[in-house]
Amino acid sequence: MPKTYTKNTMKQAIEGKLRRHFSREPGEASKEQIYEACALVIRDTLADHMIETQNQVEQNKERQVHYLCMEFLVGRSLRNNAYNLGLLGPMRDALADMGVDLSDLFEEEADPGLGNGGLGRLAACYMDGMATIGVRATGYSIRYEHGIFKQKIVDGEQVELPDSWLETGAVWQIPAMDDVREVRIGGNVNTYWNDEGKLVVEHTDYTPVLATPYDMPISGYKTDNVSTLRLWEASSPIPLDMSLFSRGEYLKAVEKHAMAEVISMILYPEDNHIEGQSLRLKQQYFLVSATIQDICAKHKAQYGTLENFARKHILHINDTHPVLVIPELMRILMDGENMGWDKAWNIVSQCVAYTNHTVMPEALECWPIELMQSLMPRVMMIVNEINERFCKELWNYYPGDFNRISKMAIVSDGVVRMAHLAIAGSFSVNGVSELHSDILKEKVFHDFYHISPAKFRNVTNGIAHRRWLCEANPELTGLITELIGDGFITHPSELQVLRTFGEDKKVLDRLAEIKRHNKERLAAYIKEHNGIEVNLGSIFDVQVKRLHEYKRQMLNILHILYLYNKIKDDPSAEFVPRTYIFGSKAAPGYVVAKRTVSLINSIANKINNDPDVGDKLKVVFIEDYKVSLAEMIMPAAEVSEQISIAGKEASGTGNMKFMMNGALTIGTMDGANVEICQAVGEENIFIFGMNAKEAENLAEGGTYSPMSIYNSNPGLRRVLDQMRDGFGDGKKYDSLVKMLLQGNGGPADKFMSLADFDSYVKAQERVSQMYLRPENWNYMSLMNIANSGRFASDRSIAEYAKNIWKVHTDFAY
Ligand code: 26Q
Repeated sequence: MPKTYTKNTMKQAIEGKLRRHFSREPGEASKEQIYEACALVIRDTLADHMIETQNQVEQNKERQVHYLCMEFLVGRSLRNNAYNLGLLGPMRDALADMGVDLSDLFEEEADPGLGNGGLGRLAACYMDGMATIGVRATGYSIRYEHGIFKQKIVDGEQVELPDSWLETGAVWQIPAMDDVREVRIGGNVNTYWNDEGKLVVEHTDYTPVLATPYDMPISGYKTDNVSTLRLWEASSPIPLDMSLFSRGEYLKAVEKHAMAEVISMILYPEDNHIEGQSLRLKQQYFLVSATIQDICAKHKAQYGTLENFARKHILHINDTHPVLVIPELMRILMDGENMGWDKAWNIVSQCVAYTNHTVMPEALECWPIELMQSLMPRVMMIVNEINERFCKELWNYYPGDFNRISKMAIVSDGVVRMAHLAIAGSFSVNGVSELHSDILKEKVFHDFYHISPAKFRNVTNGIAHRRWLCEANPELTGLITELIGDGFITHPSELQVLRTFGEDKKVLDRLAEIKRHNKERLAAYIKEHNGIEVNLGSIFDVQVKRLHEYKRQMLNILHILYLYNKIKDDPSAEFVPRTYIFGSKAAPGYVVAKRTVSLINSIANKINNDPDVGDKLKVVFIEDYKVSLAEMIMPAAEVSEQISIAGKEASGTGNMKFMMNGALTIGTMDGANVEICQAVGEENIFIFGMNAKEAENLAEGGTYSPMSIYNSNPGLRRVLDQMRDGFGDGKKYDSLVKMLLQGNGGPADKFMSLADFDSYVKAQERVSQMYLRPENWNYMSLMNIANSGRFASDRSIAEYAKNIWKVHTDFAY
């Protein structure tokens, strides 16, 4: 059990930090200083446990999981850590004594944006799960100086501002200067056979980059097991001393210096899309090389050899972004340890496991051969060798089938296909929901599945329910605890017991009352930040996620305009009031997405200021959507919009957060929605639209004809015509309409929004009708909460541990 504090010892500890770190008496300290003092008190406890955990792993020679990901969207830490350590109470009381409100203090902390969306947040939820159920895990990523941009909406348009999270975020990070590594980028490679018949590899003229690790302790719930998130910072070891160099050499030195320093400067803000910049590839190699060197150096120090490496380590790669672990570990085993190819390959392919997060063709990484060659010449030689051997093996399966073999090759058409490298060099490939894993097996990676079916698995995503339910929604957590006890905090499947309260009117009323309070909190935020007064009796209907065509924010918008027209046509007709809430960042270079942000704001402006509409309909765009805002929005939501075109959303995790907080889903049969539907039953969810097979058939048959839908559906036609002309603010959206109807040069809207429009309208009508029957609505809400336990990340991690990593956990799900 972690160290405990009483109110008084906590107060002493905070005051001590204020004196020693800031030379301040409590009465003179700023809020920021008090925040930092609290963080330091908690960090001390965590740092002790982190070291103890690391010592235990070493002493007991335990097998460890190394989770590599280019993104960790960790969210704020103070509340989470205090909660996990059971210190929220003493801290709240100690601060109250000092005249400070703890909840206020939480707002002092920067929300670190070291990720784009789902993939990065999943990695963070998994760190929580691993720490809690006792998986010995270390996460590795980059310490981006600037995380995802801050979004401002200026005149309805998205403007990107830099995010400088380190100002208050650095307090959780402990530099480990004795683990600094050197990563070598670019240069030339010479190989020759020496007198003893060994291959010697000489790497010259490279740019050295120093990788300095900063460790963030990651707490688990009520456990001494503390994991580490190791964030690498890049810097240059090359001094800029003009006197030492002739002019030419000086410039070369400056170039190398700058190249190194820039590597950890920014996070690429694209999600599910790849631009192919060389800096991104350098970042990927930087993360991989520093991490593998680190793991190997520690292993060698402990065991004196890398021969037993595969027994002791799992290298889990979160999507293909860190896939260079495969050739990099080969390089170290062969060039550094003198192992032969086969021995090294056995080790590598027994410890790498790969999770795929996308089927979108534009998000499957392919890097030009020349670029890889120039940035990592030795690694590229190894990739070529892996490719040759792999193709030979394929020849045994498909003799003479050149076509298929070149389709499956790792290096082909001038590029390296990272997913093929990941599959060839790993022992496990998994998708993130049942549907997605099936699509991988049947379509995207079918040929690979055919030759090694046992490699392919599914682990459906999960969310850290302690953060997303217990901490984000304390009032609901209080009610649940009162009804079923607090066992669900560590055993989320126990939420099922809530089903027995389905007929209990008092419980359902309490549920509604809690939702109301959470809506009030969000409404106050909206009033303050958007200046919009929302109707607390309206349905809070929320779509928060990255802006992407496949996620179809557009479908939501079309429907809102359709409702608006209904009100305009007959202002006195009965209407179930709604507040539509959006939150979404668009990648800065993604023109359609940015135009859509602008469209939502134009529509909001029009509808919110129309006296005919009053409080029947409001549209709110919440600026700068991020983890800390999500923690306020999810508990207040009543309808969760999960309306991607079926077959494209690998899983979704927002859908799980909403469900767990009692929102009802309106969604397509896509990603984890399918399993949510299974879990709650069709009667407790609003499913609409084509399923994945139907969508695929329509797309592949080439029969999707948005023009004929436009011509035959007057309501929809009217909406699209309005969009074309704009909403009175001087902006026109004809380019978006054109994209929906005709495509811009290519085929019309790949994501076929219009095909699902009718079915969506009908499902929305069912939502409204159900809202008129609060007892039914509240029952459905309770069923969603009760059946959400299987979407806790504790369950996902238990499955990874048992089925893929083969590591011990302290408890099973
Ligand atoms: C890659 C190379 C170069 C630049 C950017 C990227 C890049 C960055 C981020 C590619 C993809 C991403 C993010 C992908 C992502 O978030 N996928 C989501 O993963 C979630 C967790 O599994 C799923 O729930 C979502 O369905 C999936 O879209």
